[in-house]
Order: sequence, then structure tokens, then C-alpha cells
Amino acid sequence: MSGGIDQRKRLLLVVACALVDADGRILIAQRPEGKSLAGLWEFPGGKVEPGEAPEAALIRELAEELGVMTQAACLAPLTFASHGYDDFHLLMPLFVCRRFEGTPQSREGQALKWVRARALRDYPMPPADAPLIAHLIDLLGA
Ligand code: 9L3
Ligand code: MG
Repeated sequence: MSGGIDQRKRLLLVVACALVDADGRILIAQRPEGKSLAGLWEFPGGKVEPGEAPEAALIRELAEELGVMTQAACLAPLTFASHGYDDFHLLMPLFVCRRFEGTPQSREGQALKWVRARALRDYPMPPADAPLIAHLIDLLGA
């Protein structure tokens, strides 16, 4: 998390997920060309719509982006990112999900990779995501 929130900035609420497989590896997705932060690797997720619960938003995003099905009871909150970009401030809870159905597929042209917690540091990530790695290493070990 970085500093306080600049009250002049628009707040953006995004949810992200560390999908964890049976070997303890975590799924990351590379933001495709044409999107902001293209080329950077992120924890899958997206914007929470007004009136939507964070868990419901994440279930929707995982289905849309990866074709993966899960349930709110399978989403454990771990921490959250708070990062000021030039034109908005991002708040992003990170959930951990170990129980899901389906093999993640690239539904939006994004590259996908399963990596160990410690190896996450080898992938360039958006500034909001990078500080979350330490929490995943604490939880999952190397
Ligand atoms: N974002 C950062 N890290 C993430 C996710 C899912 C999203 N793990 C940022 C990138 C965009 C904003 O949140 O600035 C909205 O995400 P999207 O709707 O463009 O995926
Ligand atoms: Mg997204």
C-alpha cells in the first residue's frame, strides 16, 4: 500500500484474485496490447460495478476473462492494494481462491502463467500489484 489517498482523485474500486493451483502456484495474466499498462503481469480481476459485492464482481470477472467458475465461499480476502495513479486512486482487495472449476483460458488475448509465489518478482507488474507479492509469499511460502 502506498501513502494516503489524494482526495481530489477519483476512486476506482477493482478486485483481484490469486488463483492457486494444487501445486501452490499462482495464476498471473499479461495485460494485452491496447489496454492501459499493456505488457505488465497482473492478478486477474477488474472493476467492481455500482451495487455489486466485491466477491460477485470477482466471480464475474473470473468467468469473463478466464472461463473459471467459483463461489463466494471459496474467496478468502488476503489484503488490499491502494495506489495513486496520475488520474485516479485505485483500491484493490486481493482474494485468494484455491477451489474453482475449469482450466483458465485466455478469453481476452492475455497470456497466462502459473508461477510460484517467490517467482512472481521476476514478472513486471503494475505498481498496485507488486506489493501484494510479499503477502502471497507469507501465505504460500516460496
Ligand atoms: N489493475 C491493476 N491490477 C490488477 C487489475 C485487475 C487491475 N490486478 C488496474 C488496471 C487499470 C484498472 O485497474 O488501471 C482497471 O482494470 P481493467 O478493467 O483495465 O482490467
Ligand atoms: Mg481485468
